[in-house]
Amino acid sequence: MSYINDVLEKAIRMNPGEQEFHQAVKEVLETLEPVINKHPEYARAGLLERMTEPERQLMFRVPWVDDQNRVQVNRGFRVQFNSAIGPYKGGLRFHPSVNLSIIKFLAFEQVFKNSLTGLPIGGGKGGSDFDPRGKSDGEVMRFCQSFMTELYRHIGADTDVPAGDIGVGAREIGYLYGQYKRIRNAYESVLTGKGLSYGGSLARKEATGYGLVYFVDEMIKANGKSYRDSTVVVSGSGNVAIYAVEKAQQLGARVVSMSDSDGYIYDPKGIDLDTVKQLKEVERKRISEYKLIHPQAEYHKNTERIWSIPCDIALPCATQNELNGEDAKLLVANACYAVAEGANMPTTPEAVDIFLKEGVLFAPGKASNAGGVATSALEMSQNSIRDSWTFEEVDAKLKEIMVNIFNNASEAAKEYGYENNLVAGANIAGFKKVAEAMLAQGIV
Ligand code: NDP
Ligand code: 2IT
Repeated sequence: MSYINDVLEKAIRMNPGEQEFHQAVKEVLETLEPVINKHPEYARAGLLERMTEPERQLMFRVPWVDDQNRVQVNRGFRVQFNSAIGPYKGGLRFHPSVNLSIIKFLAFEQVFKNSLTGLPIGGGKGGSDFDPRGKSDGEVMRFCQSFMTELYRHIGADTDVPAGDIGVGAREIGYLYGQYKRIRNAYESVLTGKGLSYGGSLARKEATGYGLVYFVDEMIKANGKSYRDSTVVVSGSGNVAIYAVEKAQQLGARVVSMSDSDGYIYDPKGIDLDTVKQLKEVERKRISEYKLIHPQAEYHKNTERIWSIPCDIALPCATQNELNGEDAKLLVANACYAVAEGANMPTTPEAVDIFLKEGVLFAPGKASNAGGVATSALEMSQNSIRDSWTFEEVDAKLKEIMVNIFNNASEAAKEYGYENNLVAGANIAGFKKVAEAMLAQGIV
């Protein structure tokens, strides 16, 4: 369709070299054709041109002093992509690979994901090329304080509410919050994923991983399957991966593998999650050390081969483009019947095509990992009413939200001729609410 092609070409032209951003925009636009055909008013209002251009993109210097008294300079980012349905909301990523393309693709995806949650949150993302690995607590604190010393002027409880992502967990959120409060002299809900002692929500830590597993449960149940006695492979061993494994095990699955950026472990007896939590959450060590405690496990010093392990369900929970076409073929050959993205855009477009063609149940991250940001929005609600809900209350709401996302994405897919294609269904369901809001608010 020429309108969609024109918008895509323009987005590529205006953002040269931003490969991840191009990939994310292409994937969404390609699925919107039947919606645009049905609603010519969207094209007349320039909706797609506006939706692919961030409202605001911030880049800033982050200087800090390391433990050897050397000056270090990193680059900070915040992309405020779309505020049609609520304040910008989305995580901060600290990882050496971070650049504008990565932050922009994440912010773009976040717009649709946040819309899918049904809660009033717009989309944004930020971060830095700072690498927390190997840094002391003092270095991380000084970096976070410097980062917030610029970021604070752009965010606020009703403006933009960051949270965690890769490399940003409870420790970093604490330092960032402390500095914000100190500069602004205000105790406001400006970050989520906060510690429980200062306004955090129970179940936020677990939410992305648990939500992923709830989503998959709904998806496989609709196809007559269940977790019980299924074999699951999970990549990553961070926040999302750990709590995906926890919930999958609670539901009776045997999880046999986890990884980090150096390699993966294979434990045919089933992963001992207490060991992984101790290594990763407490000691900040490498996953290779699992084998020292569980000698029956194998450790493989590469990350790619993880998808060659036979499994029923695959949950990529590490990072973008970690599962490619070759991996997809291996998974299909090994009779894997469901793949769900815990990470953002972990599956390459070739791999997604293979899964859809081969009838593998496939859940796109926008839908299946939305439980984290949904629970962040629940944290904002609790902060607003100065209350805190029990774990069970938050978990029940999370579960309901994931079931609704599955149903809405499935129904949107069916309505627009994409039956059983949750990629298209999630894009369309997420898009429609933002589109209606933008149309109502005029050319802004
Ligand atoms: P963490 O930092 O807690 O964990 C990231 C995990 O992925 C680590 O095991 C890390 O290994 C691995 N990893 C990171 N980069 C790479 C890489 N380039 N190659 C291989 N492995 C890598 O992050 P999260 O668990 O929070 O995030 C994981 C994914 O989930 C990301 O895509 C994130 O955007 C997404 N997500 C997170 C949400 C949240 O609430 N936290 C919500 C929704 C999505 P190592 O330690 O060696 O770096
Ligand atoms: O990708 C994501 O949805 C997140 N990193 C969580 C964002 C949030 O605001 O909780």
